[in-house]
Amino acid sequence: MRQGPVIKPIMEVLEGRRAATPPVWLMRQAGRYLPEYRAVRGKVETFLELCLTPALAAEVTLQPIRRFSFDAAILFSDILVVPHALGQKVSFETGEGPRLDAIEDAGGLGKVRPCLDDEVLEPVYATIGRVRRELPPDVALLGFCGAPWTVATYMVAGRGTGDQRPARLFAYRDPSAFGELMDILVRASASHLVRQFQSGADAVQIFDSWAGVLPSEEFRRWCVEPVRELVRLVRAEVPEARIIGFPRGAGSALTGYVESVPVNAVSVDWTSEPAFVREQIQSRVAVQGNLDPLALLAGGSALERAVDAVLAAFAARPFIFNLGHGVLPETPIAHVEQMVRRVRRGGSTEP
Ligand code: 1CP
Repeated sequence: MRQGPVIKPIMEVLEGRRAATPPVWLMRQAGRYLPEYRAVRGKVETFLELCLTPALAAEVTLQPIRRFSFDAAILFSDILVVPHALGQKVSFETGEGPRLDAIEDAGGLGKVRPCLDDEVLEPVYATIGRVRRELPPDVALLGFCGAPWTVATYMVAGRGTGDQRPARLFAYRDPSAFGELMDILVRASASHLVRQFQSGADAVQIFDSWAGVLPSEEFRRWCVEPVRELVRLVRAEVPEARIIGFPRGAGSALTGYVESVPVNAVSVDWTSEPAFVREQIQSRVAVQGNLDPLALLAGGSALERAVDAVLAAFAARPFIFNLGHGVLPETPIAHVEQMVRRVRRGGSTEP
């Protein structure tokens, strides 16, 4: 029998300690590249129904843990359940992505409530409880939300966009109305994360997937400040909350992000310069990342080299191995297995 409390390697790293072998999980580790996911997806009509049916959402959350023994499970849900629970119309069109009833200007703010309808998100919290009960004790359970800016880009455009133009224009033309939407999102996201912690999440990740399109003043105003306030509100309720920030594409603005937002780790994308991240970011907080999802798709020696390069760059300090963004649906399962093996034996340096 095991003695003493079971240590979760990811939590060690989020507390600022280096793990002997870097813990590993992947963004979008549940999804279409897994046949067992596609089987469960086929049981329901809509993607939102999958997210809001605890037995099914818990099952797909656990699938990648059973298959790959990752060090973390990430709640199966979506960042757009927040606008859904704010009363905005949200749907997911197969093969086309999300569709929302766009909030084009100040007049559109009437389409959302000032606060979350908690009942709508009860199934998400129930999913966390179910996963918690089935997860091996050394595997961390991660909750998440989208950062206010990234969620706002979808709420304003009504869909995914390449350059987030509608939200950027709204923010320039009417910063005060856009600020109102952001304030609603900060409070709603804080409440959503607090409930996830209370339901059994060990840590959470804040996805700012579209942080990289903003000039530095707007980055400070619409990414850094709202996420700082979000973190403050969460820690007011859950003082020890462990939080990973992911301001994707922030580049050298990452320095300002970690100086202002007291996250426990920063997830970095694959375009980040390793020496810069090591010296400016990993000297302050743990780092997570940053394998190119295309290297994982490519496999073979390109994948081995890419894994080794990530380990060589970051594994000497507190570090969580991950991709620089999500798993691509065409990714072969054998490549994920190859990647996990290589990370766990420390790259090419050990037999
Ligand atoms: O059936 C399908 O094809 C649905 C595809 C899908 C999946 C598997 C969507 C629609 N969302 C998800 C799950 C999801 N989304 C998770 C689950 C946990 C995991 O395994 O990682 C998470 C964490 C997200 C977060 C999310 N949703 C983000 C942030 C991360 C990122 O990828 O940048 C974003 C931007 C979304 C919006 C969204 N939801 C779905 C799609 C296809 C998109 C992107 C739309 C676009 O911009 O084109």
